[in-house]
Amino acid sequence: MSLYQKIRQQSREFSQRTLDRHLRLGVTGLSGSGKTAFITSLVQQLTHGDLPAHLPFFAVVREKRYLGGQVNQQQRLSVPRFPVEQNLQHLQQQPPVWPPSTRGWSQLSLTLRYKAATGLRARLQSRSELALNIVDYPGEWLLDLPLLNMDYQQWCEFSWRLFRQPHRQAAANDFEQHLRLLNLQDGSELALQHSTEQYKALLQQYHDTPGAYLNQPGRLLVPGELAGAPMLQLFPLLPEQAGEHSALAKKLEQHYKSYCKNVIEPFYQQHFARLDRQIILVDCLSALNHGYAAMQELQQALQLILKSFHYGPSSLLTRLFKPQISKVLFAASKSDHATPEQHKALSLLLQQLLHQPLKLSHYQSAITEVMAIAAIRASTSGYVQADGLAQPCIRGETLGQKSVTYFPGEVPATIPSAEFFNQHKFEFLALQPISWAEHEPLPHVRMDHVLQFMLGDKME
Ligand SMILES: Nc1nc2c(ncn2[C@@H]2O[C@H](COP(=O)(O)OP(=O)(O)O)[C@@H](O)[C@H]2O)c(=O)[nH]1
Ligand SMILES: [Mg+2]
Repeated sequence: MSLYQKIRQQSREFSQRTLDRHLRLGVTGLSGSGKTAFITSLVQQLTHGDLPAHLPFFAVVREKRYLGGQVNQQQRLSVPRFPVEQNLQHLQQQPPVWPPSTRGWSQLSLTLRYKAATGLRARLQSRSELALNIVDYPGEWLLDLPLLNMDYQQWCEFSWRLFRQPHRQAAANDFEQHLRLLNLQDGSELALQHSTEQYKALLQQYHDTPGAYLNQPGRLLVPGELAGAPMLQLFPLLPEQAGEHSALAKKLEQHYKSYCKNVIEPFYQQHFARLDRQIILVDCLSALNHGYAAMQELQQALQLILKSFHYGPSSLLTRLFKPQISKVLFAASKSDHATPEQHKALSLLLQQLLHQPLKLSHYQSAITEVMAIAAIRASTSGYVQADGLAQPCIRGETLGQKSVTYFPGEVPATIPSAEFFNQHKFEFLALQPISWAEHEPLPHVRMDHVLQFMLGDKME
């Protein structure tokens, strides 16, 4: 893009922001939490699902003031575009499948048109517009943000504390042994690469272990455009090794700094530093499936990530010069894996999981809400008769394409103790998407509440 085009685009965005007609929505969540499905659903609901019966809680639609949404032409052809059409195609296949997992970042911008309900705008304009910007990225990269608050030595200490947890210890033994035998004076390319490969294998093993969420650095798992870059030669030495000023430790420290400066900081500046509103998606049900350690690590990962964002009320000045997130929605995703009467407990569980960050004072200045949602509902709910009683159940198709009707179990409203997990196994099954034809509204749970919370006040 030429400098002229760049300035034009920036000034357009600036004037839209000045007029308060532009929103950057941050979709935040660990890998597998449902970001891609959420964005796909959000775009589909806003472009094709605007029927009052389908989005009853979204006021602008319910009041028949919504005139439609449109995906904008990408201004910069070099910027990866969020593949919404391809994702919808996956859902239309027979049998339908979920969109593939995300390997790089992409973005999409939408223009939403509506009739203002009140105020000067309602009197002067027959239609108003709101621009919405959304970015998708691999969740693995999100866990890099906490690295900005640590130096290399601290990262090594952090990593080895984590690897010594009972559920991670066994897998780390070989890598620990490998490190103990290293010649710390050898900071050569070959030595670095060899140890990085060993660490990458460990990281991949953790990544494939359900409930091991905190895997850093994210680019070793999903390198994106950085495959082969020297700063990706990075691994945590044992804390006592990192403290020595050896050739290897110095080299790793350099790579760590360069990774923070050249990868994480620009990623943060580009995609997270200027968010207006944020949805944080958390897959609590699969963490319950994977037990106590998984719940603990999920909580730790969320707390670390949320420290990276700035929250506060939005005023014209802060919107323009010191953007802060003014509204945050905590959403327990994939709530369609549980029966509807369990959703209340699910949102209480999420609230408890986030107890610490919610208590932080910088957080309280934003408007927050917690709810259980399903961006793309994959089950139908109903009742079966059991012992003369109507028992709630859901019906869906397992990933092995078996039709099932069942009660998935109760969702605990608080984080269960380790002892409880020893005696009780949760089993919230993953499901295939429901068959869906193009231009039909995409089935969901509470996406209308999400839209109302995120956009409702901007479309009054
Ligand atoms: N039942 C159900 N499953 C979902 C939903 N959203 C995501 N999933 C499942 O979770 C997986 C990961 O979702 P995805 O959006 O790719 O997560 P991301 O890594 O955060 O982008 C999908 O492949 C689906 O199996 C939902 O609303 N309902
Ligand atoms: Mg994704």
